[in-house]
Amino acid sequence: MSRLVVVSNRVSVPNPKDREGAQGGLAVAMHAALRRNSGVWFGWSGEVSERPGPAAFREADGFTLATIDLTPDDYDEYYNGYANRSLWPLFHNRMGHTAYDRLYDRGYFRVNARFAHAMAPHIRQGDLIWVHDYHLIAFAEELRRMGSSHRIGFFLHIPFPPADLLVTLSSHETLVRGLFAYDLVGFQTDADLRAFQDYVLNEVGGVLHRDGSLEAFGRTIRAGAFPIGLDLDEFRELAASREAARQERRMHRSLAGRKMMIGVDRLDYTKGLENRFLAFERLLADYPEHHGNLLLLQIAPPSRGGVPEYGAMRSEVEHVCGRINGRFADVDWVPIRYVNRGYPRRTLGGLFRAAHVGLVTPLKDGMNLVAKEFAAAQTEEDPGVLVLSRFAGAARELDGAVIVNPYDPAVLMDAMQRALNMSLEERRERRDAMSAALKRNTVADWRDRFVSALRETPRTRLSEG
Ligand code: ADQ
Repeated sequence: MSRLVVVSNRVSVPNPKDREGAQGGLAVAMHAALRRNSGVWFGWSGEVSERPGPAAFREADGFTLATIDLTPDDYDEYYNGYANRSLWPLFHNRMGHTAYDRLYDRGYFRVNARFAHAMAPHIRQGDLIWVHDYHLIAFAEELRRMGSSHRIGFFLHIPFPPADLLVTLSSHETLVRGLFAYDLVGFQTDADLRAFQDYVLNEVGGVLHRDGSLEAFGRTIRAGAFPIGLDLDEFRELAASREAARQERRMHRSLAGRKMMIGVDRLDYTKGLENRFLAFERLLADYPEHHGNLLLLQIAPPSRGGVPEYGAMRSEVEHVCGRINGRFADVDWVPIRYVNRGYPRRTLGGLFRAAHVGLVTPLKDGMNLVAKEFAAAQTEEDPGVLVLSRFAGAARELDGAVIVNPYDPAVLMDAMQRALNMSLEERRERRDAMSAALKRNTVADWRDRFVSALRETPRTRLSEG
């Protein structure tokens, strides 16, 4: 069987002693595939150095890790710049947060080329190459320039934007041409796939063939939706562990009979924290019976400190949270517990079980695995209700959730109120529906479907003429 080479911005080092489930299902699923295929995982080491050397290799529990360092300019222009200040906001429909900067463009394509050059000497004939996410869209085109005819696949973990937004980037055509250097391009949802097809057909005169393949820039590729799943057994095991039960009891003690809604998100402007807090404020204003009897636990570890928009957003969220707490809190009750740190997934499993409602209300999200984890943690006995944004990829599968438009605070408030008062019978029905959806599509299914589709793509097909 051909060797698997995984390429992503960051690599994940396996830790056999990981009792907390810190690694997450995606990393574990990739490790298993790499082990099976004596593979290599290649990416940034996380280090910044003035003079990065060639790729450094080490063995990691059955496969090889290969990493390179970034220079300070690479870090500013490629990582903080183009990836996280241009592509991330734009692909999440946040034009107002998008930086348009030539320096970032150049840095991005330079680092993609450097990744490809560092890896090329170590790629063998017959290797299957799987590139992940928006940081490395241009990787394959660089490899092709060096003569590679490998099967190369790309999976985009975040949404694909509407053409009208994408064309605001001067490099839009270069980016999409870069995607046509792959043999297979995977998206989280059909809607993302359609947005990509729409761009290809209408902006660059591409053709959608009857067999679903797409032709443009002189190449024909496959593109499809491959929604990412959860390692359901692993997360259920975490949520049923003694440590999770201890955390659940700890939370119940601290709730002292009150109800709890929980949010768990990286502190990011795409996650809709401010909208969530504003809807909660309305709930408290319109339904005084919740005073003293309900709280919102928001776990939000800060991320991307090097990107200025994150600092501004953090201040805004803190401001809103402080105002709501000041307005409604009493000497023995604070409505929002706002916690700026991450917790092991085992702990989260226990907290999810203690919660009556899970709030996953991003303004836009590729999939959102927290939604799936919350759903997976719920028990038959007394399941919590998931309130889920229609703008998360997960909403297309988790039809047992209460699906909401997070932009409208009244809609979000109504959904909270409905979830808090839902009968046990309806909660169970919804939980069962979500369980069935999670079983139908695990992270291993996702991985195997993508890798099989990549193996089966016809060899690099250049159009005639
Ligand atoms: P992310 O934006 O990182 O990923 P998400 O899928 O929500 O987001 O979460 C990834 C993992 O991080 C989950 O396992 C979750 O438990 C953990 N996590 C999140 N917040 C946490 C917290 N506060 N404390 C501890 N752990 C936390 C990108 C895309 C998503 C897509 C994934 C996978 O943006 O849309 O679902 O890739 O494809």
